[in-house]
Amino acid sequence: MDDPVLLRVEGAVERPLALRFGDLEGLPESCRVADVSRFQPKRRGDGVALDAILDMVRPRPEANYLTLHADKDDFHVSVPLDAVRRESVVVYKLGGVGLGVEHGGPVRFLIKDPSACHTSELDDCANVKYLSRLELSVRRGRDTRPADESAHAALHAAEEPATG
Ligand SMILES: Nc1nc2c(c(=O)[nH]1)N[C@H]1C(S)=C(S)[C@@H](COP(=O)(O)O)O[C@H]1N2
Ligand SMILES: [Mo]
Repeated sequence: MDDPVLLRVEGAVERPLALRFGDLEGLPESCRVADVSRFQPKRRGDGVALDAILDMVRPRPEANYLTLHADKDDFHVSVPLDAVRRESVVVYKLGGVGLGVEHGGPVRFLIKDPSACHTSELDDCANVKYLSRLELSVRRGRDTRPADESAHAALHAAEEPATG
């Protein structure tokens, strides 16, 4: 059966990984996060704690940053690893099947309690849709989040149902 790679984890890690739906499904119950609409009413899906994925790849001690890459639309966010590692969910399914693109799938990153959009490092803008790679690094990586309000408004105008 075809089980494509959904998410690559690379950079400053002991064990780079390419994760498929089946790999994520194999993670233990203790790291599952069911129904993200419980903490973000507009978002949908089930996932696993980011920490569970990091435990598998084992970040090197010098890894300070986590960069979230959406290669599909060339959107990238880089945040301090310590700030996100216990706060985040990798969402990858809904109703037992893969998360649809209309929900930011196949994989969407979700910070459980982000600040209001565009107010801090861990803002709603860091909730990367179409997540394809997690990259750990010593220094801050690529970040294409809108830098000011007008860039932000322009990005949202270009996205389909404009929210956030
Ligand atoms: N791949 C990708 N992810 C993205 C964006 C984007 O343009 N591309 N926009 C970000 C911004 S600026 C915001 S505020 C939120 C909006 O999420 P929503 O569409 O679920 O409301 O998605 C974030 N994730
Ligand atoms: Mo945003």
